[in-house]
Amino acid sequence: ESGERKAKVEKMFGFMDAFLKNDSFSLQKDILDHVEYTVARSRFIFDDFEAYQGLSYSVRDRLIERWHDTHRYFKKKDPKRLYFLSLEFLMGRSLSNSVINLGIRDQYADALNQLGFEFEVVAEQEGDAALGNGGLARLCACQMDSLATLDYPAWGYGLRYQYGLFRQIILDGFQLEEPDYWLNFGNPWEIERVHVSYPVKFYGTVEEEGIQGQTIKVWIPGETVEAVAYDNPIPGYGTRNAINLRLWAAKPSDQYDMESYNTGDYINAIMDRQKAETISNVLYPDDRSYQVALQINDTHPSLAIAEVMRVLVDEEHLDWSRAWDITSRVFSFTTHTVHAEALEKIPVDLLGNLLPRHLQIIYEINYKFMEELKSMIGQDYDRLSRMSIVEEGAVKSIRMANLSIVCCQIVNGVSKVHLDLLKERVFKDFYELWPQKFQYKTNGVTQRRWVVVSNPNLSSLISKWLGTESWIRNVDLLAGLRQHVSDPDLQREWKMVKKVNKARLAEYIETLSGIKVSLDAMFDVQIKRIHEYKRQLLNILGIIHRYDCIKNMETSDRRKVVPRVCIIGGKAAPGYDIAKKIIKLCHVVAEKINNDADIGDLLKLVFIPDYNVSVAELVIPGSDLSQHLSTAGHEASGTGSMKFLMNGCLLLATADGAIVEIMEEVGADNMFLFGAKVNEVPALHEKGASLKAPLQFLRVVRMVRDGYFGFKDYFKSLCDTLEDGKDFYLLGYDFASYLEAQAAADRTFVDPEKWIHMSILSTAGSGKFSSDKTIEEYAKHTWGIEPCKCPF
Ligand code: 6GP
Repeated sequence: ESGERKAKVEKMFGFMDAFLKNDSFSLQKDILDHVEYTVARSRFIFDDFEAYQGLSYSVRDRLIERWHDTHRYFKKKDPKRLYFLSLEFLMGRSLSNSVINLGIRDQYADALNQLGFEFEVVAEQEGDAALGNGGLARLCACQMDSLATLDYPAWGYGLRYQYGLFRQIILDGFQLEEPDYWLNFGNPWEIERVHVSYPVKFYGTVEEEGIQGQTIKVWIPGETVEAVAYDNPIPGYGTRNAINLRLWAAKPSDQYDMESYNTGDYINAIMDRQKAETISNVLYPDDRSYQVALQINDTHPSLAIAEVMRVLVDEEHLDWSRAWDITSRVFSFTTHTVHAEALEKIPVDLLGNLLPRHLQIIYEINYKFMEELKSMIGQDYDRLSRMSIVEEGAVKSIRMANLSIVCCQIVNGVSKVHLDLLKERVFKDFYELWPQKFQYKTNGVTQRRWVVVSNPNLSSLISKWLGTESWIRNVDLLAGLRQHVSDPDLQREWKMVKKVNKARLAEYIETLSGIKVSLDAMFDVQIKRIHEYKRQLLNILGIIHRYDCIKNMETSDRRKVVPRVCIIGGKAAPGYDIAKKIIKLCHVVAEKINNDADIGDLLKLVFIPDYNVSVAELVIPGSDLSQHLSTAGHEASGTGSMKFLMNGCLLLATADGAIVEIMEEVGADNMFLFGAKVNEVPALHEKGASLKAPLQFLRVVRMVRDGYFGFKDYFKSLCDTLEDGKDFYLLGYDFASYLEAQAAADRTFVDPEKWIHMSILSTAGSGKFSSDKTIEEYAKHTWGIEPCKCPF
């Protein structure tokens, strides 16, 4: 940049704040301007949705301003950057989160009020951005919030899917899937960058060419698509920094390009130029290379490794070892599963056809790795074949996890238990070879979205008692609640907040299902993807048991029953038959219980359809108890538990994933724990059919099997999974201790003071599970990046 231009830019910086004003009068004018000129509705007549649009565009303006300043500053300082690659980002809604992070929620609420609208109602107009499935995808949404808040120079990269995760419709108790065409109503949060686009090549052949006495590989693609960038500014809280989530949309190349691609040299000239520019955006093949860190979120983006090698070797003409040195230094990998069968494999035929050059590169990486390994471990062919990136077999495949481990200097697990499982089971061979590669970073969730946005009453209460709002950035301060835990005033106010949140949830339930629930009942919640290992079935069988007990009680004893509202929500993968049966079972059991006059308010069961981020924001603050029932050794971490914990909900859980660390923070006596431990499970599996389930369990399973709830034939295969010897997830084995934990929860609930005490301690002990902590750990120990705070 010329000195003159630089000076001009510096001067402009000084005026930045003069651009957009944040007093409620200016905001009001901005909203109206956008309604009139962007949305093109009359500023005199517009509805809630149009108000949402006008409001969002005005927020977006402010985001863009900060986004520009931040990137300008990053450019000036040129710090080491992080590129966070993930195929899934589950962002949910943006409006409330943005205005809170920008620190102008109240001003906006005022502005809207004066226009005759209510902020909460307008915010409800927004749909969810659901570009992901579950845990892993929501985790990186939380991490983006932390990266921005902690001023790290980071970029998120992902895909802008036209269809988000399917919408779950329940018809007669069965799950149906409907497409989520989430862009139908426009998306004010993204900025289309038509000029930021790259050709992405597929198919074709790889040819050899001699250049200056060197043979190089040239990939002649068969097809090219255009990737166009859509930028989504992510504002930090309490900082001017706003970072970028760049999502790529695939578009067909236009005719001009298609023709040129088929006509010889000219193409390569253009391609080379474009590719060179690509590199200059991301990675330099000199020492500056170490100025970047590339994080791959599970194996899904791991082809990026082969792509970086391809660019360095084929296009930048680096020799292999130099390219390898750079690649293996910049990439790091986090795995999010303990299930060996969930590790991605790509059939060689498919990959060779789609990306022929990448397959060659992977083969070359594997060849070199196998040679190295042989020199270290000798001719142990079993071990060599287990560790090979290429799996020989009926379908020859590429093991993406092996590729990622071989190429990355650091492999992260997501909880302490998860790391142990990676070492002992999932990646044992690799751990023995490279113990120093393996680390873990305890997952976390952002307190901005999960408390400040979704539970404003609790948030104000916490700030009041801590005497500061600083916990929103410095989450360690939450521990300060401990000193007030016995204060009757805090207890009373805490209880009040919960009651208000329960009332809001009860209203939602009534609108959804017509079921009126009592606010005095314990709201007992399990919301997450439906999966056998997460054991929603255990929950439902427990509910049947409770129902059965109440039915068989003397009427006088019923007075002692602690009333419960059991709430279950979650989506089953469309092809996951057993999970879909679990949803249906929940509905037939609910039908029976909710319509049984004997039962009344003592027990209700509600299935909340279409569980997503914004449903979670409503349900979590209104829950008393939450359930995390995974068979020990199956949940890598689990982040739902952390959201409940922060909101002061008590946890009923197995000692699995993150729960083990939560126990360390809040104390096992402030939770309801049950079930086999991680290290006991393998021995239990070995017992097979000799492991007998207790009678209470057999009884409830029999009720389902015999058609007590109808659909006898349909539930047969579900009941079969619970037979002795087939009960892989150990529902029968854990049933008795599950019921005991439930009974302990009941006993505690009738002692409100005790319950509130535990609830306050849960929030107070949740600091460790903020994604701010996780990100700081990654920054220090994996990525080697430093904060870069925009001063304006
Ligand atoms: C999930 C894990 O199942 C969950 O335990 C963890 O909390 C979350 O990732 C974040 O780390 N895994 C996935 O969503 C997934 O797709 C391949 O794993």
